[in-house]
Amino acid sequence: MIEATDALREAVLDEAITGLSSTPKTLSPWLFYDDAGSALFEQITELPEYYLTRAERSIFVARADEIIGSVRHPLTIAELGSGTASKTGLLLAAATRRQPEVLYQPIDVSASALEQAARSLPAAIPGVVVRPQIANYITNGYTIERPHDEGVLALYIGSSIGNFGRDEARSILRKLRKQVKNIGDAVLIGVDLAPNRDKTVERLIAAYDDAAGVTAAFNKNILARLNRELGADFDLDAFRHRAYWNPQDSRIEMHLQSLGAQTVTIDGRRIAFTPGESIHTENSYKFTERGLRELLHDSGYSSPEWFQDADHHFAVALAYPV
Ligand code: AVI
Repeated sequence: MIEATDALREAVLDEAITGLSSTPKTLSPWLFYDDAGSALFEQITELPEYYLTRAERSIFVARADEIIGSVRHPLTIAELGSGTASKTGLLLAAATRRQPEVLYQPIDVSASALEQAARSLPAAIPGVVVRPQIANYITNGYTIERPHDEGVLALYIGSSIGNFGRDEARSILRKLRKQVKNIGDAVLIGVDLAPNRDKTVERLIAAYDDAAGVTAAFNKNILARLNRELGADFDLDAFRHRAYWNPQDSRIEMHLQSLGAQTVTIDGRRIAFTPGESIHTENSYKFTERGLRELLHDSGYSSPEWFQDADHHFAVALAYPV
């Protein structure tokens, strides 16, 4: 059994009991990302069906110099929820073509991911200096440093904003706006696109319900985590992974559906499921250019410059503080 710290165990227990006692039942997506879940997410990003990561990378390959050239130089690059920063290298390399040294400030809850970024990036891209910050950018404060009054480019890529509802997304962007405040600063937001002429609903759903079952394992890991960390007794085979498109709210929803009537015990508490009852585990919002423009406008930014991949599946938006 993996040892969790007392505070983390309390947070997981609180989330599990609150979410599974509500109607409909929910579990918050932050529970996905223990070590096992983070490894499964890395596998998802390489699946043939999960086009998001490849599409965003293709935009950076084609447009990194243009994106970097739009921000005031010299610049520093910060990143919310950077993880191992695997795509960020393309932007950092473009920045080092314009200035000899670039300060990169990744902000993430995962110390191991930050360590990996701090080790690998300077070795791969001479001129990059990494200053990591361990913080949860939603619940904690964070500071983006601005040495020598440099311009700030803040990255919020990978469709991370898609996992939040509108109010929460706005508050994340407003909090960031307090630090992205000077003329020539910018934010770069990566969003997955809503179905369009070039993107079917089926394509979108397949990205969240792959043939190899990796996304199903990622979704079920949330129950496995409750078993590991709280001693719960979920039978993983008694739930099925479901992903569907909710057109009203423009989001993919992930659920775990109980195959029959069953009772699960968590920390001495019994949670009953009716046949077919589901636990809502994740929303992944999909954007139109107009929808993102409105969100940025409400959060204190300009209408963005818009960059898309060749298949029109994904976009990155570059916006300035107003
Ligand atoms: C992390 N996030 C942007 C992913 C997404 O696409 O919403 C999480 C994910 N869930 C299932 N597959 C990937």
